[in-house]
Amino acid sequence: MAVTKTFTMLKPDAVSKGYIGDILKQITGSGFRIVALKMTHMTENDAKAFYEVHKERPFYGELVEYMTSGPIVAAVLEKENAVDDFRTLIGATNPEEAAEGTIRKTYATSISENAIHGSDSDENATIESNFHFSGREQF
Ligand code: RTP
Ligand code: MG
Repeated sequence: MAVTKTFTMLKPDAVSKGYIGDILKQITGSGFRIVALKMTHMTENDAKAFYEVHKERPFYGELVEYMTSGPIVAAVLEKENAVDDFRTLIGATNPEEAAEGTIRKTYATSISENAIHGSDSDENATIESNFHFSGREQF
Protein backbone atom coordinates (compact mmCIF):
# COMPACT_ATOMS: atom_id res chain seq x y z
CA MET A 1 0.00 0.00 0.00
CA ALA A 2 1.23 3.49 -0.82
CA VAL A 3 2.80 5.77 1.78
CA THR A 4 0.55 8.83 2.03
CA LYS A 5 0.01 11.83 4.30
CA THR A 6 -2.73 13.10 6.55
CA PHE A 7 -3.24 16.27 8.56
CA THR A 8 -4.21 16.49 12.22
CA MET A 9 -4.92 19.08 14.89
CA LEU A 10 -4.88 18.44 18.63
CA LYS A 11 -7.84 20.66 19.47
CA PRO A 12 -7.95 23.31 22.24
CA ASP A 13 -9.51 20.97 24.86
CA ALA A 14 -6.75 18.36 24.40
CA VAL A 15 -4.02 21.02 24.57
CA SER A 16 -5.42 22.80 27.65
CA LYS A 17 -5.81 19.49 29.52
CA GLY A 18 -2.12 18.66 28.97
CA TYR A 19 -2.56 15.73 26.58
CA ILE A 20 -0.12 16.82 23.82
CA GLY A 21 2.66 14.43 24.82
CA ASP A 22 0.43 11.41 25.41
CA ILE A 23 -1.48 11.85 22.14
CA LEU A 24 1.67 12.39 20.04
CA LYS A 25 3.16 9.27 21.65
CA GLN A 26 0.10 7.22 20.68
CA ILE A 27 0.27 8.62 17.13
CA THR A 28 3.96 7.82 16.59
CA GLY A 29 3.55 4.49 18.42
CA SER A 30 0.90 3.60 15.85
CA GLY A 31 3.39 3.94 13.00
CA PHE A 32 2.86 7.54 11.88
CA ARG A 33 5.92 9.68 11.14
CA ILE A 34 5.62 13.39 12.00
CA VAL A 35 6.64 15.41 8.92
CA ALA A 36 5.45 18.84 10.19
CA LEU A 37 4.54 20.08 13.69
CA LYS A 38 3.63 23.33 15.43
CA MET A 39 1.59 24.93 18.19
CA THR A 40 -0.59 27.79 16.96
CA HIS A 41 -3.73 29.74 17.87
CA MET A 42 -6.25 30.01 15.02
CA THR A 43 -7.93 33.36 14.48
CA GLU A 44 -11.67 33.53 13.84
CA ASN A 45 -10.96 34.01 10.14
CA ASP A 46 -8.61 31.00 10.13
CA ALA A 47 -11.23 28.73 11.70
CA LYS A 48 -14.03 29.99 9.46
CA ALA A 49 -11.90 29.31 6.39
CA PHE A 50 -10.61 25.94 7.59
CA TYR A 51 -14.15 24.69 8.30
CA GLU A 52 -15.86 26.49 5.41
CA VAL A 53 -17.24 23.13 4.16
CA HIS A 54 -19.38 23.07 7.34
CA LYS A 55 -20.64 26.66 7.10
CA GLU A 56 -24.28 25.64 6.56
CA ARG A 57 -24.23 23.13 9.44
CA PRO A 58 -25.97 24.10 12.72
CA PHE A 59 -22.77 23.60 14.73
CA TYR A 60 -20.56 25.89 12.57
CA GLY A 61 -20.61 28.90 14.93
CA GLU A 62 -19.95 26.73 17.97
CA LEU A 63 -17.16 24.92 16.11
CA VAL A 64 -15.41 28.18 15.15
CA GLU A 65 -15.72 29.45 18.75
CA TYR A 66 -14.29 26.21 20.14
CA MET A 67 -11.40 26.00 17.66
CA THR A 68 -10.35 29.58 18.49
CA SER A 69 -10.75 29.18 22.28
CA GLY A 70 -7.07 28.32 22.80
CA PRO A 71 -3.93 27.04 21.12
CA ILE A 72 -3.91 23.89 19.00
CA VAL A 73 -1.14 21.60 17.81
CA ALA A 74 -1.12 21.10 14.03
CA ALA A 75 0.80 18.27 12.38
CA VAL A 76 1.29 16.47 9.09
CA LEU A 77 1.71 12.70 9.40
CA GLU A 78 3.01 10.08 6.99
CA LYS A 79 2.24 6.36 6.87
CA GLU A 80 0.89 3.72 4.52
CA ASN A 81 -2.84 4.39 4.05
CA ALA A 82 -2.51 7.43 6.34
CA VAL A 83 -5.97 9.02 6.01
CA ASP A 84 -8.04 5.91 6.73
CA ASP A 85 -5.69 4.45 9.33
CA PHE A 86 -5.58 7.77 11.19
CA ARG A 87 -9.38 8.07 11.25
CA THR A 88 -9.48 4.54 12.70
CA LEU A 89 -6.93 5.57 15.35
CA ILE A 90 -8.89 8.68 16.41
CA GLY A 91 -12.32 6.99 16.46
CA ALA A 92 -15.86 8.24 15.84
CA THR A 93 -16.70 11.97 15.90
CA ASN A 94 -18.83 11.39 18.99
CA PRO A 95 -16.56 9.93 21.71
CA GLU A 96 -19.52 8.00 23.14
CA GLU A 97 -19.53 6.02 19.88
CA ALA A 98 -15.74 5.73 19.57
CA ALA A 99 -14.11 2.32 19.94
CA GLU A 100 -12.12 1.45 23.06
CA GLY A 101 -8.49 2.53 22.79
CA THR A 102 -9.13 5.24 20.20
CA ILE A 103 -7.83 8.74 20.90
CA ARG A 104 -11.32 10.25 21.10
CA LYS A 105 -12.54 7.48 23.45
CA THR A 106 -9.63 8.22 25.79
CA TYR A 107 -9.31 12.01 25.57
CA ALA A 108 -12.51 13.59 24.16
CA THR A 109 -15.38 14.82 26.29
CA SER A 110 -18.21 15.44 23.78
CA ILE A 111 -19.11 15.45 20.07
CA SER A 112 -18.20 19.15 19.95
CA GLU A 113 -15.05 19.04 22.09
CA ASN A 114 -13.59 15.89 20.62
CA ALA A 115 -9.85 16.37 21.15
CA ILE A 116 -8.50 15.76 17.66
CA HIS A 117 -9.03 16.25 13.93
CA GLY A 118 -8.13 13.93 11.07
CA SER A 119 -8.43 14.67 7.33
CA ASP A 120 -11.17 12.75 5.52
CA SER A 121 -9.45 12.34 2.10
CA ASP A 122 -6.00 12.54 0.47
CA GLU A 123 -7.13 15.70 -1.32
CA ASN A 124 -8.23 17.40 1.91
CA ALA A 125 -5.06 16.25 3.66
CA THR A 126 -3.04 18.24 1.13
CA ILE A 127 -5.32 21.29 1.32
CA GLU A 128 -5.30 21.28 5.15
CA SER A 129 -1.53 20.70 5.41
CA ASN A 130 -0.87 23.62 3.06
CA PHE A 131 -3.33 25.79 5.03
CA HIS A 132 -1.14 25.47 8.14
CA PHE A 133 2.38 24.83 6.80
CA SER A 134 4.53 26.28 4.04
CA GLY A 135 6.42 23.90 1.76
CA ARG A 136 9.68 24.32 3.67
CA GLU A 137 7.97 23.44 6.97
CA GLN A 138 6.95 19.99 5.69
CA PHE A 139 9.58 17.24 5.71
P1 RTP B 1 -12.82 16.32 12.20
O1 RTP B 1 -13.13 16.95 10.85
O2 RTP B 1 -12.56 17.35 13.28
O3 RTP B 1 -11.74 15.28 12.13
O4 RTP B 1 -14.12 15.55 12.70
P2 RTP B 1 -15.04 14.54 11.88
O5 RTP B 1 -14.58 14.43 10.46
O6 RTP B 1 -15.13 13.29 12.68
O7 RTP B 1 -16.43 15.32 11.95
P3 RTP B 1 -17.01 16.44 10.99
O8 RTP B 1 -18.36 16.02 10.57
O9 RTP B 1 -16.02 16.81 9.93
O10 RTP B 1 -17.20 17.66 12.00
C1 RTP B 1 -16.14 18.55 12.26
C2 RTP B 1 -16.12 18.89 13.74
O11 RTP B 1 -17.28 19.65 14.08
C3 RTP B 1 -17.66 19.36 15.42
N1 RTP B 1 -19.01 18.82 15.42
N2 RTP B 1 -19.90 19.18 16.31
N3 RTP B 1 -22.29 19.46 17.81
C4 RTP B 1 -22.25 18.61 16.77
O12 RTP B 1 -23.21 17.95 16.45
C5 RTP B 1 -21.01 18.50 16.02
N4 RTP B 1 -20.82 17.73 14.97
C6 RTP B 1 -19.55 17.93 14.60
C7 RTP B 1 -16.67 18.35 15.96
O13 RTP B 1 -15.62 19.06 16.61
C8 RTP B 1 -16.19 17.69 14.69
O14 RTP B 1 -14.96 17.06 14.89
MG1 MG C 1 -14.19 16.13 9.24
